[in-house]
Amino acid sequence: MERARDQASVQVPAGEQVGEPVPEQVREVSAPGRIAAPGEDIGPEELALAARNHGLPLEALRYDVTPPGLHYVLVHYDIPAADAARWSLSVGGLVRTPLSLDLAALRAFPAVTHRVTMECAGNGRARLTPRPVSQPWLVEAVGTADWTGVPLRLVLAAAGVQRDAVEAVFTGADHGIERGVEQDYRRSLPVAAATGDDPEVLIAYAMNGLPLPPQHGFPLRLVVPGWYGMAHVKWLREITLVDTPFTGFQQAVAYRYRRSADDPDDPGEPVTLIAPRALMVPPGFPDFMTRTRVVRPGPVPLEGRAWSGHGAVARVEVSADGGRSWARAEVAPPQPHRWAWQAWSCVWPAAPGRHTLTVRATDTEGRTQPLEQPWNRGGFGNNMVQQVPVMCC
Ligand SMILES: Nc1nc2c(c(=O)[nH]1)N[C@H]1C(S)=C(S)[C@@H](COP(=O)(O)O)O[C@H]1N2
Ligand SMILES: [Mo]
Repeated sequence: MERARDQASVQVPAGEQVGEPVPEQVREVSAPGRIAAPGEDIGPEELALAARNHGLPLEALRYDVTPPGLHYVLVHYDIPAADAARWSLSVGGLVRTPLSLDLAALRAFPAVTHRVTMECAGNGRARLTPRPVSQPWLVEAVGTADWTGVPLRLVLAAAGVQRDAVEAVFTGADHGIERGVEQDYRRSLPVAAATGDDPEVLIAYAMNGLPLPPQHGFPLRLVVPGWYGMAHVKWLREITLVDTPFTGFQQAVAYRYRRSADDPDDPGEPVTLIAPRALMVPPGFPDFMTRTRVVRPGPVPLEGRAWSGHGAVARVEVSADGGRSWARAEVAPPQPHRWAWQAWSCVWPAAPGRHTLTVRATDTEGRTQPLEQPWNRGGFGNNMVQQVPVMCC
C-alpha cells in the first residue's frame, strides 16, 4: 500500500512478477496446468476443488434472485480472515490524492444496487474433450444477486485518476500459489471500464441486502456487470492505477483463450465478457444417481434463464431432438435489470420414450450458443448448449 503511494509509476504491484523464482519445494506442490489424458476420469484433486466450489442447483434457476447459499462459489485459494472494523481499501498509484477508505468512509458515498448475473469463465470446462484439469464445472457456475455498494467511478473520481493511467489493478486479501507462482489474487480493468457508468462497476459491501457472506468477498468486492467472474475481485483491499497493462498471473497467464493445446508462446486472447447461455430447470423428477429426468406424457412446462454479457437476450429456442429442430420460447424483457438473466418458458408436448432436451440463447449482438464445443486450453467460455436427458413414461 505504501509502495503504491510512493511510486510515480507502478507497473506490476508489489509481490507479483510472473515467472518470479519460487523455492523448488513450492514448485513441487504446484504443477503446471495440464490436459487430461484420453479417457482419464475426473480425479481426486478435481473432486476436492468441486467439493469446495459449488454450483447453482439447476432447480434454483426458478428464482429471479438466487436465494442465500445457492449462488455458485469459486475461491482460488482460502477464504481470508477479515475484520470489518479494521478493513481499509487503499487507492493509489497514478492518482492525485491517494486514499485509504474504511467501511464507514465507503458507506458515506452514494449507494447503488445492481442486479447482476455472474458466471465463472470456467463454466462448461468439464464437458470439454480433451478436458483441461481444473475446477470441473458442468453448466452450473452461475448465480444472480442484488449487489449494493459504491460506484467505482465515484471512488476513482475522489482519488483523481491521472491522465497517463491505463488500467486499475485490484488486489484481494487472499494469497496462494498457482502453477508455481506465489501471488495475491489480482486482476485489472482498463480505466475506461473502471470509470464507466454503463455498465457501472461497483465496490459492493452488500449482497441481497445483507453484508457480503465470507465466501462472496466480505467485507468488499468488485462487481463488474457483464464480465465473467474472475474480474469481480473479492476481499478487495487495494486499487492501484498503472501506466502499462497489468501482466500478473490472473491476467496474462490464466484467463486467456488459447486454441492450441501445447504452443507455449501463444499469448491467447483475454477472457472478458460473458458469452450467451440459456439453461433450463430440468423438468419432472430426477433419478438420484444418473440425474436422468422422468416426466409423464402430455404438455410439460419448461422454464429457465438466459443471459449474455454482450447484450440482452433476443431469442431462446428449445429442441427436443438433440438440436435437429427448434421451437421459440417466450423470453421476459431485459428491463429493468439489464445485467441480470432473463426468464424464458415454453411448453413441450412430451411423448413416451427417451428424449434429449436442449436450449440455446441468442443475444442482440447475434451471438449464439454452439452445438459443438468451442475448445481452448484453459477451458474458458464453453457455452456449448445444455443437454438434459429425459425419460417420458
Ligand atoms: N480475491 C479473489 N477474488 C475472486 C476470486 C478469488 O479466488 N479471489 N475468484 C474469482 C472467480 S474465478 C470467480 S468465478 C468469482 C466467483 O464469485 P462468487 O464466489 O461470489 O460466485 O470470484 C472471482 N473473484
Ligand atoms: Mo471463475
